[in-house]
Amino acid sequence: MGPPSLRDTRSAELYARALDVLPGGVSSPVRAMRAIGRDPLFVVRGEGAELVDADGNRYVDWVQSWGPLIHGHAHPAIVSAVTDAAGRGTTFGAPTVGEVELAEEVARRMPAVEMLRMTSSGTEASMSAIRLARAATGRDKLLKFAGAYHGHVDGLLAEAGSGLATAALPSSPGVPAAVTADTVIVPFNDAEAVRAACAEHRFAAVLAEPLPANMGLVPPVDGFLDFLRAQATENGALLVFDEVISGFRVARGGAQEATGVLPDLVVMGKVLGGGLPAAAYGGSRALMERMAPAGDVYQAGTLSGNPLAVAAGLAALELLDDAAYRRLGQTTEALAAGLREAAADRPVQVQATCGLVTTFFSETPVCDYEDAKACDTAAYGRWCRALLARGVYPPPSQFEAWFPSLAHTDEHVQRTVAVAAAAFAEAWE
Ligand code: KE4
Repeated sequence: MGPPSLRDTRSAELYARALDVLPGGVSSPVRAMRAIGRDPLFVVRGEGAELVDADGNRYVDWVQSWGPLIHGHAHPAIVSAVTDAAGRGTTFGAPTVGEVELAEEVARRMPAVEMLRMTSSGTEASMSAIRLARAATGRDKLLKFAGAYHGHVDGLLAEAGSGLATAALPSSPGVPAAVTADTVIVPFNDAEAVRAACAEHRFAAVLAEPLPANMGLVPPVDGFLDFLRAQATENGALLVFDEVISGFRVARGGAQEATGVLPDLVVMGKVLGGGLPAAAYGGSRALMERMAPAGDVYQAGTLSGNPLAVAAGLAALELLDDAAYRRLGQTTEALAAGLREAAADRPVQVQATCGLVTTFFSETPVCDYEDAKACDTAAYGRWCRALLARGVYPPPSQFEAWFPSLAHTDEHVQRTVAVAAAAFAEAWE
């Protein structure tokens, strides 16, 4: 008699069994909910804006799988596109019409992208964009920003070195110091630190999330992205925008369209795959044709351009017309305004842009990673636990964003705001 079917066991039992076979009981760390002081939920079903867990509890889901689900869970058009594709075979390891169509659609949307190469994760895409930037410039050093996340690339799992603009140090065991020695980390929104780093080093790339969302949402101050563009050009470095989160979410063509600042390379993911594993990196034809087999820079992937992920991505992008972005912007603003009202006079900053919101537990606006780290993460954890107890599923970390979707209705926003007010009271009881 084997163990009870996993399909009808509850979260606690599932978690106990998961801990036996999955490190921390999860497939990616943040899902473990340790940052908010509780055990993870096991999800059995998603329906539009809502999730159902193994105990039958229903939640308004503001994580939406960390960004891919701009149309919510199990959108009929995406499900049928994937089902149809699966019936023709799930992977061929050969070119397909879908990947050409998806690349053409991205090139129509993103001003900086003439050509792209698909991968299966944002990490792979970041890693490959960095390799291309190093090949194209003949340089090794990278400039990145504290608090930005571009995937678990060895050279980017780093924290700022002792002096400003000096070699970074590994932030994880297993990352060789030799690898992070080529990475320089400065604070986001700090023009003087960028200027000093560019005076000190000749970079292959200046790598940035144009709308950082991995320290919570920290928008660039006016002119900062233009400044990065100018500094990278003057330094002879490539400007690389990591639009894995912002791409196709904050605007039809991502942050580069919304801000008018054009990078040399773009990293994409999440929405691009419509909820299935797909990511990409792209840029000018001249740069991208350095990639094998057109050029001499190697990168490969068994499931790159996977037909199911491409079908989901095409279906997702097809639904993202101007009306969709207007509605996503309205939903985002209604959520942000409602959370501000619910917080009343408590030390909370709600920072928002189309498709992204973060509620920082801070007395003052959050402009960089130091500000974000100073937040009251214990209060944030109490707030999240109270939200979950009332059927609202927030990102289980202060250093993430809420991901409004086109499946969230006014009723979902109103329900969330009402619950948030009660949860704020509980967080400061
Ligand atoms: P993946 O390798 O997880 O597909 O993508 C890495 C990545 C790259 N760039 C940006 C801007 C990203 O936000 C990410 C991944 N985002 C996190 C959440 N902030 C994924 C969630 C997780 O790690 O479980």
